[in-house]
Amino acid sequence: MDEELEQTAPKGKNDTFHDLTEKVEKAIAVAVVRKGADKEKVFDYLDELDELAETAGAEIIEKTYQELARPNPATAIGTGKVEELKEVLRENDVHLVIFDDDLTPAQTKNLENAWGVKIVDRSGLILDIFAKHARTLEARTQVQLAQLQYMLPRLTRMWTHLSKQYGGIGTNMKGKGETQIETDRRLIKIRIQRLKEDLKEIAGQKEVQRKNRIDLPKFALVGYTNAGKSTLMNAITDAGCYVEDKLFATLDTTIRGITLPSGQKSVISDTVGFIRKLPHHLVASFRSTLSEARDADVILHVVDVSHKLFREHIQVVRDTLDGLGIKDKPTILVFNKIDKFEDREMLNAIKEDYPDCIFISAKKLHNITSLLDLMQEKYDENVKCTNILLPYTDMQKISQIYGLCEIIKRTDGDDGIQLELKINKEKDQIFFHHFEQYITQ
Ligand SMILES: Nc1nc2c(ncn2[C@@H]2O[C@H](COP(=O)(O)OP(=O)(O)OP(=O)(O)O)[C@@H](O)[C@H]2O)c(=O)[nH]1
Ligand SMILES: [Mg+2]
Repeated sequence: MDEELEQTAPKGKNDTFHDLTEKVEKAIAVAVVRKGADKEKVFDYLDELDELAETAGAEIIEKTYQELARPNPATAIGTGKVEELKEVLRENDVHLVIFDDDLTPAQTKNLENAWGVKIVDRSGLILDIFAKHARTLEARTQVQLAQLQYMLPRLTRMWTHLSKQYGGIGTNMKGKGETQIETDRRLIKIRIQRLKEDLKEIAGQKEVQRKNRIDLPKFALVGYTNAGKSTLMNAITDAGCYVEDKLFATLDTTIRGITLPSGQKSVISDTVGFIRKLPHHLVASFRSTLSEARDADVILHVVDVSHKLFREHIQVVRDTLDGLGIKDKPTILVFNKIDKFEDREMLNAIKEDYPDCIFISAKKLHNITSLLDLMQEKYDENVKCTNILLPYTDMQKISQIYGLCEIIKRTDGDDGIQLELKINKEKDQIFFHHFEQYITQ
């Protein structure tokens, strides 16, 4: 039975959740906003939804919003708006409505019944894009897990994904017995459990690989989607990371070696971007992908400073990192895409608000050398140098030392092994607890 489900559950790349990718589908975008909200911002948010829709393969032909004290529990928007949009959908022959907010399963169902069209909410759309872009086994497993968790409470509506004979998306589930749905719900729960176990196993293998890697200084690129992380990765290495002017081009982590200005070998990782209101299931399942950021000595927070909402993007990234328990890391705020500014005066004003930032253009390779200098500086600020002499009788401890520190120089002398080390300040305490007796200076 589980096998049957496995065959029909969403598989990622070629079997996406809402199937928007087959052909460009016309859609309207709807947002529900609190009374008195900043109108300009509302349209900026809808523009972002437009980009998401485009990435998923849909074309937004109209954007609309409604101000409400609170969303209508039955239909998110008010009944008058439901009627008004019904007309718009009919007149324009549109069969898809995309909501900027997450809808409850009941709201989705009621709107589908009222309009007779497909309804996709923000989380559903993002999940769809992730499914389309997932390439490695880990990313595909992570997305599949998030999709099934999203699907579970919406099972009646999602029936078509489990039983292909019912065809199109959003088809009404009339005639399907509760018993059948119960069976599916049980099967999905089993599948979720399996995927979680698979992910644990993959994470375990990665952990082994990580442990086997020589402990070089680590830098991690993080940032809002489309900020230019992969472009920057390519600019400072020759990694050949996948760059595209689409949201969520990168879903996996790429790690490459770089040499710092001092000649110090180090590694840099590029990973999945963030976005406002990232579905929580996705954040949870991408925990392991983001573990490189957790392990990093220095984080490079890349920002598209030419974006109107860049300040908000910075906050979203900071909040997401906080939510993942990644905080208080030495961070460089990298303001990218400055080639888009004709008026450099603007940058001076920005610098006043973010005095520690660095302005670059990853695409035009502007200021990359200064960035590398800053990376070196930031790393050095956070490490401490020390020398130890490890007697041959305690030789078994050497791998632990290699795991904790960066070895600058090793001399195998008469009394033991002399090591010149760099220790990250975060690991300082553990190091001194275990190796204090060997310190020579
Ligand atoms: N003008 C300009 N465009 C840039 C610059 N850096 C990146 N871009 C463009 O921005 C778009 C997104 O770049 P990516 O490097 O894929 O961005 P990313 O942050 O890796 O995006 P995700 O993987 O989707 O999170 C591409 O079209 C790049 O060519 C820059 O310095 N200037
Ligand atoms: Mg990328």
